[in-house]
Amino acid sequence: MLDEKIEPFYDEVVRRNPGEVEYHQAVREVVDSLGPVLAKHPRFAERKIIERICEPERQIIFRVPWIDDDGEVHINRGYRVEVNSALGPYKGGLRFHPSVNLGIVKFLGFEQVFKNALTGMPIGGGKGGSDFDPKGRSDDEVMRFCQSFMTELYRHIGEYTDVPAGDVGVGGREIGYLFGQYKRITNRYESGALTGKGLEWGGALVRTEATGYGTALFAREMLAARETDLEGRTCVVSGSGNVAIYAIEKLQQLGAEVVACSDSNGVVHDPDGVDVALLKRIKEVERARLDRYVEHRPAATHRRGGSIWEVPCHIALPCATQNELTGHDAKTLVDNGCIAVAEGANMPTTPEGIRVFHDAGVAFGPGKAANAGGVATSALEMQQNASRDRWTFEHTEGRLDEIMTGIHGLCFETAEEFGSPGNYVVGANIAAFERVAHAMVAFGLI
Ligand code: NDP
Ligand code: 2IT
Repeated sequence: MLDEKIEPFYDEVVRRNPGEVEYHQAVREVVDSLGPVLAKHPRFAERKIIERICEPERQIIFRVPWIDDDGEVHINRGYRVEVNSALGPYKGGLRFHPSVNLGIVKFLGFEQVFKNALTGMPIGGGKGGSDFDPKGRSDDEVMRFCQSFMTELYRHIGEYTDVPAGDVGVGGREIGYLFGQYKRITNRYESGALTGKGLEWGGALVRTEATGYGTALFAREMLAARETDLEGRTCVVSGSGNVAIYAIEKLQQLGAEVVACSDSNGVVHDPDGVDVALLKRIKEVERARLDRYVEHRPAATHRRGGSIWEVPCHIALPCATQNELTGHDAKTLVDNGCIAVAEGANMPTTPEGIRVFHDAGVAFGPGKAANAGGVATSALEMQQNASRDRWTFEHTEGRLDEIMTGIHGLCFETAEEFGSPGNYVVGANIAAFERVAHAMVAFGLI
């Protein structure tokens, strides 16, 4: 049930954005927390801050034609939604996946605004992508697609305007092709226009690892707040992409045992502990499917279909995609003794799942807080680019750790201050909203 003062905002968002169910879900989860903030700052309601945040500053949709290796022409749709620039240039990833549509890009951009505010770095929020499916495509096909995509996108981005990065289906290879085309069209070596760049040409150490590492660090902090730790804890991490791989690596470094991961085809259960080096080789070098993992690990099993959340664990990290952890899955996790959940993916837990975790007293770290390490390290990459400097791995990882610990503390304390102790969803939404709202009030009606 939504607060009666908040319900009209939500109803209006649904009316103005028909059919965009993920966007409605993301908005609802945030506005649901905001009743106490509006009571504390009447100016926010007067200036219609919520209504303004829910209407993106700019939405760009464009045609992306490209030609495959057999000479056939394909047409995809490209998106960039620039949601809010109160705290800095729009910042957020690009997703290449066949499921991408305007509602998905808007939900991701909306989440990004609040996530970026929590980092304390000077970055606004946006998101983009395409319904292009990179799976099974050659490097040359991916290159031609990226060049065509950037041939339109370049006019909308820039160091002081909008700074894209990776997300699902967009990693170092794609950022390379995108940056190459941007540089060519603009005739500027503008490193600050994209993040997630290669280490040889303006990228930052730790950016690749940052989202997964940060999510594991957030789990560490949630456990520390309950006077316990990760040592010897059994963990399950869904996905096997960028976020999942480095979440597993950091969990293991912190003494946990990770026994399962997944992709969209199935679940790997490895009771001896997931072999991260093998996972990296299969996913990052060979770009193969996860079932190949069991060819090298006799004790491991691969199951097609089914839910990874049936594997018993103390700590669960959903790191694949939105709405991958349902109310039913949450009940299974709770029944099996799960005590903490940190979201590496964006909005992976359904509203019903979140309710189950809160009711059971599970420590639940929402994505906009728990996975903010990726974008925070993108901001550190921008900082290095701006000062033409290059930091060591240790220094950058130290900054990431400070930022994640800081975000945890901010969410924890804000939840207490606003009467919902232990509720990181409320803490994250309120702390982030206050930062964005104060800046919007300061700028006047724009
Ligand atoms: P990758 O493309 O590297 O990996 C995605 C993983 O999730 C793969 O294992 C993929 O399986 C699985 N997956 C993706 N989409 C679906 C789907 N619709 N259904 C089932 N499985 C799916 O992406 P990332 O690891 O970068 O991103 C994972 C999540 O983390 C996303 O929610 C993203 O928005 C979020 N995130 C990413 C950040 C980053 O810096 N990269 C930062 C913060 C959040 P398969 O290979 O079979 O498709
Ligand atoms: O969802 C996210 O935070 C990202 N995909 C990373 C965005 C970024 O700009 O680094």
